[in-house]
Amino acid sequence: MNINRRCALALAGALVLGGATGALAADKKITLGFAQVGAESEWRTANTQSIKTSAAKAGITLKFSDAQQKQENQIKAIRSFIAQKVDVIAFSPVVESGWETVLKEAKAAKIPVILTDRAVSVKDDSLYVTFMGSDFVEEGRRAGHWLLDNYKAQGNVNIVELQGTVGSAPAIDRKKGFEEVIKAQPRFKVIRSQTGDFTRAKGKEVMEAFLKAEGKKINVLYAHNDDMAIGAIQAIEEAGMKPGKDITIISVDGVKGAFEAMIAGKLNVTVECNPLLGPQLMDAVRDVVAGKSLPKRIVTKESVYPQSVAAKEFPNRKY
Ligand code: GZL
Repeated sequence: MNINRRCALALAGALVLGGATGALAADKKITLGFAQVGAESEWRTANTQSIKTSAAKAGITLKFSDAQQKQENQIKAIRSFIAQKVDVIAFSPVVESGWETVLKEAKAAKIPVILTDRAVSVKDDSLYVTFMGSDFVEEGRRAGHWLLDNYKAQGNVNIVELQGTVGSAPAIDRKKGFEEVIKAQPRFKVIRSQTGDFTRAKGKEVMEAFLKAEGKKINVLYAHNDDMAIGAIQAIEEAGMKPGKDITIISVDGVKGAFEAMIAGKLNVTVECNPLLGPQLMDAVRDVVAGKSLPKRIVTKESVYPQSVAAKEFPNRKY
């Protein structure tokens, strides 16, 4: 066969292969590596469910890891996703700091990273494509505004606070937003504040300590999530006091357990923090793989649900 014909065939073959490879690239199944915080709360369970269901629906292969609320486990998982050459990495950082090194490794491997739910504090925000999640400072403000607008008793108001996981964005920001609002009325004072690590068990344990130290001086509990509030409700009842009456309780998330506690008159209000980020995350993953640009910040829309609307809203709750 003459040289020209051989070259023409080789070129045609290359085009077909290239085309085929190109076609395969377009149809190639996307693989997403997701490093989840843990399974510490009803909110987290709903968040995980939303991510798994949405990935299946989107036909995206999901590699999922549960870090049991330990940063070193999340870092290990991200490194494993890099080694497996996934198309995109997403995670909810358990705490804000300590991510530069592993995010630089993902960048060097040319694997885009999406932050969901919680933020990281890094100097170089090119280390992640976008952060999608709630505005936790605003959630704290909403809790504070509800208290100032609805707490009727006169005189000093002693508040105890159950903080979320130390160093986590929701704990830092919910505290910041709440304090920013209540400082307008100095009669509202936080007399004790300690982490309950977002769990029912720890929330109960710390509330027992608050009650031992302050007892009937406590007028209000501000819990950074519903699970800690539900744990605290048990401690308040075991101390012979009426949660939602002797102690006004404000919490965050809006999980079903909170609505049940409000219907029972034991919780006064929950500030919604939407965990159902799965569909939005899968859209973002597909856009990133398709080379589309994304806003650096995608904020989830949320509400505030007082006890008075709990029974009516409960049937609509998806988590
Ligand atoms: C908030 C999320 C928090 C929830 C807690 O977006 O990170 O973590 O408020 C969960 O219930 O544990």
